[in-house]
Amino acid sequence: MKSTKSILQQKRAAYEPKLPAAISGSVKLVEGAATQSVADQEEIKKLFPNTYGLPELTFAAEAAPSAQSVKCDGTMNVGVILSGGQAPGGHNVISGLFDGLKKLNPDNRLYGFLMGPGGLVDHNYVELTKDIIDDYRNTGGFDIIGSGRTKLEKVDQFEKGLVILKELDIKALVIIGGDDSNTNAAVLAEYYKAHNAGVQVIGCPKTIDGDLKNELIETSFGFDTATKVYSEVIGNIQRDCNSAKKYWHFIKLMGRSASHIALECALQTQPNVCIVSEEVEAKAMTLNDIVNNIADIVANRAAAGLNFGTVLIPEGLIEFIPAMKALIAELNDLLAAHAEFASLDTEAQRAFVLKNLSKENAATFESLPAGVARQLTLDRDPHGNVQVSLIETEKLLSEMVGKRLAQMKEEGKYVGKFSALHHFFGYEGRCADPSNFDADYCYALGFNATLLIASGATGYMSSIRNLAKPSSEWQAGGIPITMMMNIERRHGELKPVIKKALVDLEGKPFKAFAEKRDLWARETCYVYPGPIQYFGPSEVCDRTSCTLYYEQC
Ligand code: FBP
Repeated sequence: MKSTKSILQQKRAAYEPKLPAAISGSVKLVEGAATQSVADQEEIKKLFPNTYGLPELTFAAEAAPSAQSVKCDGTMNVGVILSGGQAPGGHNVISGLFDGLKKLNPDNRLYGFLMGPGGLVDHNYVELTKDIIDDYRNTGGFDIIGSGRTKLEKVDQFEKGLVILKELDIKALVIIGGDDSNTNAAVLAEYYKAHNAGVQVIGCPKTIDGDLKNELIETSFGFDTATKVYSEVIGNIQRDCNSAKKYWHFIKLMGRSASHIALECALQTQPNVCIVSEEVEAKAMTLNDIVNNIADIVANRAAAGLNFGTVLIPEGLIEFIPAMKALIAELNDLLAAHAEFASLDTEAQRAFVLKNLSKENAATFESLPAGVARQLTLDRDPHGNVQVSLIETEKLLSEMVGKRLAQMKEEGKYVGKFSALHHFFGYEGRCADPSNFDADYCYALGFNATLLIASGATGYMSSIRNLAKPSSEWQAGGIPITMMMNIERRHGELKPVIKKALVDLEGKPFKAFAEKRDLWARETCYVYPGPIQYFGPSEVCDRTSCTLYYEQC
């Protein structure tokens, strides 16, 4: 059933994403040099004998079609999967894919597998026709075909998938996902190539977390829109805070391990405190160090009569505190080795953990508030990650800051009132209608994927670069996924995975923040970014993230 559209959605449907000049007309393929993985080269090469070392690919615009032009011989059918957490712009990747395919040959077909990789294995799919695509252009969400977190890693899954791919005469599969899903795409590409299955696999870089990036993948889609949504709401909270002058707001932000989202929101809104997990780890800070820092900022502001403020907390913080990191690593292995743990009751689970952990980690576990300790033992996601969005770090920190301030009051070091409110922003931003940046970027990623398929590429990620420039100047091509891989411990085993990009403490975005943060802590320098604008002047509507701006300008 078609959903009722808001007036904004009706008008926004007519938006035509701006395609880079490099791929809007006739294009030819330019092959770069052979590539290597970012680390563990020998191991990765052994695991991917058919797709390791591939060259980087770039598309160059041609003045007129030539013998080298990328084209489609006959017809080609393509399958698409949305994998993992939602990110604004997924529908535009699919519409770019659809338009790219139809441009190559109007008889080409696009099939969507339903509810993530599971749809491929279980043969649940739909043909995506013009009517369906037109209904979803420039909208947020993944509801066109749904998403899921099934991990594609077993041979019988690959084989079951191949049955339906052959039945539908599908030449290539496009997997739109984060680092874990693109790792799966690389494994699948290798398997199909090794078995001469005749199916190419192409990945697209999705995740609001912003941690799927490197020199050649400048950002993942969805980060821009999600951080603009969070920054709007943080700005609103700051204005409320600056009006009432009586609350400290502890705001946890989604983003898994990396602090890109928190840092970007800090650059946009200038809060009093923003914790960057990567810095916590680099400085080997303890939980008490973090708490004491915040308490000192609260006390200093109180001394100036400012009993209010905002604290941004990345959701993955807990994993970066060295003692917690060691505890989580041991817990991961322990829980992976004891499937029976899940069937124990809460008390028995706590006793089991305390009995089986090393002395040091058991002491850390015991020192945590019971609720937080329990949250650390909850089920891992299918990729072996702790579900950090379930850990209430914002409450843990504000509770500990409150206690520290009470102590400081007794010592005569703090005079003021501390009243804390808590927020968690994550799901609010994941399905927002894409900003112009994400609408254009996603459309280009999908359109570009069809060119990679027509060029015969497999095991590549669709790559659009030069993103801080106007979209007409963006560059397009493909990056071998194995190039981004290293070996990491997951579920107690060593596995090849795409290396997560954490915040670079030597990078310009962090430095820009570090230069200003003392001022922002002391004074009230809030910025109120307001809502994403879809209509209006380009400097408002086409603005990129601060992260991209600092990285590239
Ligand atoms: P992806 O890595 O799949 O893009 O997921 C992003 C994310 O939104 C994380 O920021 C968050 O920790 C997680 O998904 C939440 O997962 P779920 O949607 O399963 O609750």
